[in-house]
Amino acid sequence: KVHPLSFEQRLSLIRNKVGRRLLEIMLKKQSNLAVAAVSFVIFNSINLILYEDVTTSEELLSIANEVGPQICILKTHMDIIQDWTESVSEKLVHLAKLHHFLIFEDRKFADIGNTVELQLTGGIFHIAQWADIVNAHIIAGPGTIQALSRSAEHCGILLLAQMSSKGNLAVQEYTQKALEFAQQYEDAVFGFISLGCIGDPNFLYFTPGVKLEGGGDSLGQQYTDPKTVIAIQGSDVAIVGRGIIQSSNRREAASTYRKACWDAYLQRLEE
Ligand code: 5FU
Repeated sequence: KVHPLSFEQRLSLIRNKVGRRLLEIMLKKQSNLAVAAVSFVIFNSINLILYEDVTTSEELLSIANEVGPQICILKTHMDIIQDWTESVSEKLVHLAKLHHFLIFEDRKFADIGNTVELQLTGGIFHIAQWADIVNAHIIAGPGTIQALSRSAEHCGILLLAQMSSKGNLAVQEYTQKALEFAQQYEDAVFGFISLGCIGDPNFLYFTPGVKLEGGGDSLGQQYTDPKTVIAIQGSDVAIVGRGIIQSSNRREAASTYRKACWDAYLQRLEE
């Protein structure tokens, strides 16, 4: 299913303007790397937290600054930040402009449209004000997508078509359904969370669960290396969390991953 088109050629196929802006950033920075600002928690033997990471705004912003020059996207989980205020989103947007990356809030909307609209615009996070990209499960039907596109016209939407975790249910017919939904809402939806290309070059494919060493974690995450994901499975953007976040030198790790991911894309073009 992997198609042979370059990012330059895809520019004219993507209908959503955030998708096209992302492609322009990717080409300019030669980066198809997204960093996930994820938390990791280490428990001791009696289940007390020994160490936590990326749960403060200071840590989130410092990661954005460290990896910013290497990435096309910073993927956030705003609801793991313990001291979130509006000024955090303002500072994030400032860093995104400074380093030329887009902000993807990985909220994974999954409810009926009416609720999703409130979750997107309200609460204490006001996601629609600062996120360039948001994502949604298709489990509740197209109302979720309609709500997102109606109340955040400037946001691009990604649908979850496949997942990286063990035993997940986003397979076969479900994946096909996600593709159909995206094709129906092509002005708003510009891509998928998937394990690779699922067939249509008019969309971009974003793959989490990427680590140079492969492996997994103790809660079902399954890692694939950048070359397999991008050159063989046909994904466009690799999403890397702990592979970079847990490194003692995040700048260097981000640079290594950026090169590995871009080389894998160039390799795909040659085949
Ligand atoms: F939709 C998905 C998925 O199928 N797998 C994921 O891992 C999302 N993710 C996210 O990607 C997850 O919530 C993390 O933010 C990130 C992976 O982080 P890791 O530290 O590289 O495992």
